[in-house]
Amino acid sequence: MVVAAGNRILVTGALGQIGTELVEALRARFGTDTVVASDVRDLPNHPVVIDGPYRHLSVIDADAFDTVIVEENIGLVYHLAALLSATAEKNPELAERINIGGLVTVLEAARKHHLRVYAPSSIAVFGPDSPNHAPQVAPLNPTTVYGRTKVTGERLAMNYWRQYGVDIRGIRYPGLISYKAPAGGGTTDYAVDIFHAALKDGHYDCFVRADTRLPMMYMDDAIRATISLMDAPAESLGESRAGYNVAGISFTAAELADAVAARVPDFTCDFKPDVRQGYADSWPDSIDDELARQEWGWRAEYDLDALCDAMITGIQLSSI
Ligand code: AKB
Repeated sequence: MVVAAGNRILVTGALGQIGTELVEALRARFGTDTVVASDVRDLPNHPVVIDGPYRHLSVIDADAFDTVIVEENIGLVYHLAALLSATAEKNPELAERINIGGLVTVLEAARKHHLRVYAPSSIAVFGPDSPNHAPQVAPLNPTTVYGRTKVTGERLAMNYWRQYGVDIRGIRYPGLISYKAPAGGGTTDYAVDIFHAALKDGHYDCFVRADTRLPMMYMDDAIRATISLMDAPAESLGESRAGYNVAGISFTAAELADAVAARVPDFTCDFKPDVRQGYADSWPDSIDDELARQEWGWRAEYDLDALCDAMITGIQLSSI
């Protein structure tokens, strides 16, 4: 039976780094009651839990997911629940269950209940054979478990779009930098941790080499990109709708440490690469986002200076 889509929004993984800020932005735009946050975690004092509707929900429990869709009158799902690269590498089976199995739960519910879906991909879909400046259309041969789950996710999404007309969209997020909620389990987390360590300890031991260059983005740009893509008319989106490249800023770990040192007197940084260096080395340095610019008008606003200023001010103000 096909049930007509509701008019509320569900965010999975709402207590995570992206979810915390996406819920805040969606509630500011559509009203607190319209946006139901959900997560497998129970954090009683988290701002997302305190401020509005919250459902404790595991995305691998398809029956529970279906129940929430119906009970909460959901028409649009932002599906953010996932394991990131470093955690996925340590727990490959769990990563497949959550990143692929969880997406199947959402896609099946979307087919049944006529939901619209946002499901993010990642720059981790690219592997060592991709050009350093990664084009939209390239061979996708990632060497990380996480990257492989994201390639599968993009393909599943396109199948549901082609076969069942599920309106699903996604962005290949670069490393995301923000201060409102902790980053967790990713390779690009050093670009967040460095700010907290600089302001707390005046020193950071960075787990990638100084010359490691990766695509990154400030969270405000990522939230704007996410909402703009979901606002775009369906007819403007083509064959890359499940995984648009979006570029923000590309910098090396040393360039970031220098930019932090220019703002935090006496800050020092040592570079002590660990296993995550290998994941970083398998990803491109920068991203070609021409198609996202053409099809839905994407353009990043934050450069490295604006990002560093926003991070430092944000952390300082939130610790007062
Ligand atoms: C990670 O480092 O795993 C993520 C990503 C690049 O998707 N930030």
